[in-house]
Amino acid sequence: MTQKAGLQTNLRIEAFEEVPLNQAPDFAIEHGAVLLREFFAPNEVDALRQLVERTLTELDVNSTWGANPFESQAWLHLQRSILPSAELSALRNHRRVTNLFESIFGQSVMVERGDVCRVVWPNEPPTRPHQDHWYVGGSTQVWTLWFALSDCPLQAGPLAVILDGQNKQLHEHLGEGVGSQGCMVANDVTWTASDMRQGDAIAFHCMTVHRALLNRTQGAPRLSVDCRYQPEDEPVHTRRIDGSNARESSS
Ligand SMILES: O=C(O)CCC(=O)C(=O)O
Repeated sequence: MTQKAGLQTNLRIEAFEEVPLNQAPDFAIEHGAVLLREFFAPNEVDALRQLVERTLTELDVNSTWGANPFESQAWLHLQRSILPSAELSALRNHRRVTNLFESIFGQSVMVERGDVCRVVWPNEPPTRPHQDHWYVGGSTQVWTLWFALSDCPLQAGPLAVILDGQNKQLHEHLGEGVGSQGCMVANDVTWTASDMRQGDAIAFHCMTVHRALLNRTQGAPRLSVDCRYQPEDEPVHTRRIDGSNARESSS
């Protein structure tokens, strides 16, 4: 956290502290997020990367999703191809993943609490600052595992988080359109982000404010997946802690 990683436009960005895997659950609980370096071996994620690339070729999408990706038929088709795939299932349910969240939750893990495959083209507007609880609702113990399917240096627009594990308040989110709401953050806030390599991951709590950085590369899309988990004995619903419903304002 203390190492300076660089500046993107006017964002202040510091690199993640690197902690060994056996300390990751405690670090994640304390700070609201943790970087998991080499969480998957490159060969473990490569089959999924290839499936995503084949699907993009079939869909003939090669430079943009258009004005709102989440409303594009091609994007929906990508999700329908990737989310039920055996390639993703092998990673989503990997013992390393369930062990991590079992340690964080102190109990068994429920998988498939909302997973997304991301293909982010150069210069497309990056994901706005938000908290996943706004979009998912339900348990305030939902965590996300975001992992890179191919190398993703800062220039290619990886995930950035605000490490503030003590702050579990839901912020107001504003904005029109599917998946386009975001929350306000102070101009001088410090974001935490690192160069990500294929198989590196970030686990973060549903109240942790996060965003994506802009993909400033030429040509190559950023490929990643985010999978969500919660304790098995927590109810599944879409009501937020403020009583509003995640379904109503995010669709
Ligand atoms: O990868 C991205 O662009 C955004 C990811 C995200 O917001 C999430 O995993 O909740």
